This record gives sequence, structure tokens and C-alpha cells, in this order.
Amino acid sequence: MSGVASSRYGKDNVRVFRRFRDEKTGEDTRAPVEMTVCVLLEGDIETSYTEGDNSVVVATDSIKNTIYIKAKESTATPPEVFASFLGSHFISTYSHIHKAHIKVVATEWRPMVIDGAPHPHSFEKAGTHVRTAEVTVGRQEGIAITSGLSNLLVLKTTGSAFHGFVRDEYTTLPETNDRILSTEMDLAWAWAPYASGHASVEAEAARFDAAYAKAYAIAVKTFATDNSASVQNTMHKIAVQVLEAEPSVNQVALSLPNKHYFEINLSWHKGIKNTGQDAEVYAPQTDPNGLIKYLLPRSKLVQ
Ligand code: AZA
Repeated sequence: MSGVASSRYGKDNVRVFRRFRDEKTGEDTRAPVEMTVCVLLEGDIETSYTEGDNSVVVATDSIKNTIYIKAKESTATPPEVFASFLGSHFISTYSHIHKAHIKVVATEWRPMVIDGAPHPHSFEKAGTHVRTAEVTVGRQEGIAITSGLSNLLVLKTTGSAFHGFVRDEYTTLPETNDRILSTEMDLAWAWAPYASGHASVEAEAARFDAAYAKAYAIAVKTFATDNSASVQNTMHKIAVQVLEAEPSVNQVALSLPNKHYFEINLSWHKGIKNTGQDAEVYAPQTDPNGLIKYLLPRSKLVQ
């Protein structure tokens, strides 16, 4: 028999919409939650691969059903707590399942403001970004949580330079003191592990929400106000501030594509000035794009 080194399985892309009703009136009590969930299970499941032994398999269809039921049984938010609740369920229900990996990608619906007041049952998407939680619940290891913010699409028309980079026989990129900077930020922060079970995660619900709000505020403010020397340097400044803002966060990871906007020289047409200080019409590029990644552990934070 050949050994199976590592195996996990489950259900991906389970889309869930959860609304909150007042018991008496049936009306919405708060904005709904929409999320896409992935659950992958690990444990004594090797024989399902090697011997066709399905007695160890919790069907992925049952996993999907469980996600719906747990969403009904809970507030399904914040995503960190919902993922921990869900993962803990699989570990405690099935003795041969030792680890549950849960990923939740949540979109925020916020009340429309109509005539100056939040509408009770009409909502709009809050920006391009989504909130994420990646949670691993282990029988031995406790609960590991990484929170995040993804797809935050931002652009600034100035306040970004890029010069002093390697110039050699492969270089054509001109140096610039002033360029458009645009990116779609993925930002994730990993918490110190929770050793004492789901209750200790649930007790932190407000903290997860507050950390998300802080990380969002840091990301947009730093992007907007930093006199950027490079994507690399701006992302470092974001990572440092997120670590400083939240002492229980162990490390911060960022992934930033550089979405290029090229100047267009139009001088061939009647001498139009459209470069440098005169640049107003640009050509947005879809590909290729720069991709800059960064992981800053707290141990590397210079005090
Ligand atoms: N970082 C930037 O901010 N801009 C760039 C890079 C880079 O590494 N390379 N080309 N343009």
C-alpha cells in the first residue's frame, strides 16, 4: 500500500446569505451577512483514499448542510467566530476528524441611506473589498485564526515615486517622481493561537470587528497619505501600523499587485502635451502587472 502523506477534503464555494429577523415583527434587526465558505477536514480518513472505505467520509453534501444549519444557529458573524464555531463542530462531532480548515469570505451589505436615514430593509455593497477569516481548529493545536481584508481597490493620482532601482542592459523603465499608483490590496493578520476552545474565540468577537475596522482605516489612510517611494515601502508602513495597533497579532501579510497606468505621448497630434506635469489621459493596463508580497512577523518589528 502506498502511503498518503497529507489529505483533506470538504466543500468549497458554499454561498450563504443570513438575515436577522425580529421574532415578533419578522422585520430585519440588522444588516444581513453574505459569505462564501470553504470547509476542509483532516483526520483518520486515509482509507477512503487507499481502500475506497467510505465509512470514514462525512459526505461533502453533509458538510454543506452543516454550514447552513450553523449559520441559522448562530449570528454567522464576525467571520472569525463563525468559522471557529463551524470548525469546532466538526472536531467535536466526529472523533476521527482531527482538524477542520475553514475559510470565510464575507461581503458587507450596509443600509442604504434614504432621505438621510438608514433604510430598514434595503442595502448596498460596501465597496469592492471583502472580509476574510481563515481558521484551523485542531484537536491538539487549538484554534489558529488569520483575519483579512481582500480586493481593496484603490488609486492615487500623485504622491507616488519610483526611482533609484537597478539600471542595466535590461532596463527601459524611466525613473519617476510622480506617477499614478493603483493596487488591489490583500491584507491579512494572524492572531496568537487560541488554546482554550471556541468560547475563548467567541469572547473576542468585538475585538475581531474592531481590528478589521482599524486595519481598513490604516490601509486606506497610509495609501492616501504616504509619499510613496515604492509599493514595497508603502506596504511595510501598513504592516507596521497593523502590528502596532493590535498587540495580539503575530504577523501581517500583504499582497499588492501594481496596477499600472501608462502615460500616453500625444505630441504627434498637433503637439498635444500629455506627459509629465501635463499628463491627463492615461492607458490603464490589465497585464502584465507587478506583484509585491510581504510578510512582517512581530519579531521583526523594530521597537
Ligand atoms: N515597485 C514599485 O513600486 N514599482 C515598480 C517596481 C517595484 O518593484 N518595479 N517596477 N515598477
